[in-house]
Amino acid sequence: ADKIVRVLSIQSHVVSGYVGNKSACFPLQVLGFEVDTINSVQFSNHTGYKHYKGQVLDDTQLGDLIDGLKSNGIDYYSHLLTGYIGSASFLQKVKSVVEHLKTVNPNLIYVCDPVMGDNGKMYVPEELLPVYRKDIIPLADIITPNQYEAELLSEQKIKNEEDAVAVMEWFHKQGVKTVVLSSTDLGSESELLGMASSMINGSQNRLNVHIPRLPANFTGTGDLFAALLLGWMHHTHNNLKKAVENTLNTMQAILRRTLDMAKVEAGTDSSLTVRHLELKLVQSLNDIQNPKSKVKATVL
Ligand code: PLP
Ligand code: PXL
Repeated sequence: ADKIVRVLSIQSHVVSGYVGNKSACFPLQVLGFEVDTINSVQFSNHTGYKHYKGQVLDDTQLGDLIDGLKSNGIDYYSHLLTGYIGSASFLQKVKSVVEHLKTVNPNLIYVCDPVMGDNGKMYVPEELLPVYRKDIIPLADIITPNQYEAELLSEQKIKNEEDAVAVMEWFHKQGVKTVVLSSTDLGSESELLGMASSMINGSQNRLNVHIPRLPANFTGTGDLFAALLLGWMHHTHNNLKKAVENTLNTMQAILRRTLDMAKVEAGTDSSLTVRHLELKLVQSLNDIQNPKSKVKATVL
């Protein structure tokens, strides 16, 4: 029988809609993982709506939850996944959580999505950047920055594929075994370019992948990407090409369904709102279980 795979996922919770843990948990469960969730925030909805209200967990409260698990000896995890984190003190505490979980399971795989911003804009406090760079990145096994986040962390611009390779090498030098740039603008008007590099047991793999752009602004896509990649890296025994392809094929199917259903919900003459564009995850069970093989990565 397969070994138990149990993920601790530290991300946002939203009452309504799908970002953070709401975006990551269901796909991981469908892929056969036990998923334990710590909600870094609990908001009514994601912050792209006109209004949101809710609570933010602080570093002490995070420590309490870990202490509770520790006291019962139920703090063994095969994987840790972290996403959107809103304060530097919370992120500092995440560092000690990673270190603790690695003492309980020296083979723990830490998947870090260093969520900081997109398209040239930071949407978390600037103090998070040095904490990610100095304290968190060196502990990560798999990292999934977008282009902007990769540039911030490495302090290098990505203007072409060679730059992207140099940035991925920078992450390897920090000790990160697998780097996936979930999206870059090196593609074309109709395509994003994804890039990935892994350095595992001395063997290097690099690839790029053309990702069809869809004409809508989705939220929670990065969170979904990191969860699916974690799942498929596990199920393919770290086959980077297969894992990236499966991840992107599921993403494309979910985003297309989301867009198609949003258009029906909105009707022909009204524009699509953030509400219409909430990920249609539950409706996509089969696309999570059985990714198609349309999107193909190219080995470099
Ligand atoms: N949009 C599409 C179509 C994608 O395929 C992906 C990731 O692969 C993203 C968005 C996620 O990009 P980001 O990490 O910038 O949110
Ligand atoms: O998907 C990123 C994300 C995570 N958590 C919360 C958000 C967002 C994006 O808007 O609002 C609470």
